[in-house]
Amino acid sequence: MMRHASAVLLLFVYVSFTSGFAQEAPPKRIEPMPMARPPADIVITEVLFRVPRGDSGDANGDGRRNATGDEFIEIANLGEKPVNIGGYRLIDSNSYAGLTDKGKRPFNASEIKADGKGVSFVFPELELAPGEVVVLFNGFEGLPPGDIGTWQKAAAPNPRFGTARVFALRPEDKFAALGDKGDWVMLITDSGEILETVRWGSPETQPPADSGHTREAPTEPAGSVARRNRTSGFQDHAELYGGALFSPGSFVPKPSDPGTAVSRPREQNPR
Ligand SMILES: [Ca+2]
Ligand SMILES: [Ca+2]
Repeated sequence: MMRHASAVLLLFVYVSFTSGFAQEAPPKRIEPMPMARPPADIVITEVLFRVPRGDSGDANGDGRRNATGDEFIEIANLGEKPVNIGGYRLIDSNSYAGLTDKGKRPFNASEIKADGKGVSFVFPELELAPGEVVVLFNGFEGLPPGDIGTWQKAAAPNPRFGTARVFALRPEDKFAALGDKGDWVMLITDSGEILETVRWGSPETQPPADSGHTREAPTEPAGSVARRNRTSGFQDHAELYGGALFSPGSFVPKPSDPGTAVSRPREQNPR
């Protein structure tokens, strides 16, 4: 009789416990759907991080190939209204690591300087009309021909580079360069908003969690990497533009190819 009573008690405890557990389970949290960020107006359109060997690598047109000096980053206004890029910044992973003590403190975009110590640049006041292009050359040991802007003053349109506004980093040493095997470049607005990051290979330092639109680029292009249009990913410039290794200062958009839009969310691209 006692054994029967214990069994009933145990069953009662078990049922109360499990039903109690079910009742106390926290309600399922309903996470808000993440808002899809609209594509930015000012975007990175081309990056030369792996300067081709020989004379064909003279991207900045100073008459000689330099593995650091001929590197460049091209940006353009692909929106429909003018944008003043004064205070916009471009950095690479090494500069970012320096700004955060290799990730030990939060990233503060206002600390980015154009001091020639790394791939890090702040643009001066400059209104970019829709379709207008800007090229930031590295410029180590040799500057491009024509009027070249600095962080203090924009240059006039440069006819040697498709009438783009041309700037140069003018670094102090050859190691202020983009990594061939892995690196990224990031475009940040004057208010510190990260618009876009273009990444290739296996960089030692990863970009911050919110790095804007993140585009992956091929690691061993023949020349530069370039995008098709405002929303597309990056691919080998030579494949995209009939074998041309690079085109600093000119950007000719092409229709989207779903196979190359690597950073576009699938649901937005049903084909
Ligand atoms: Ca050169
Ligand atoms: Ca170009």
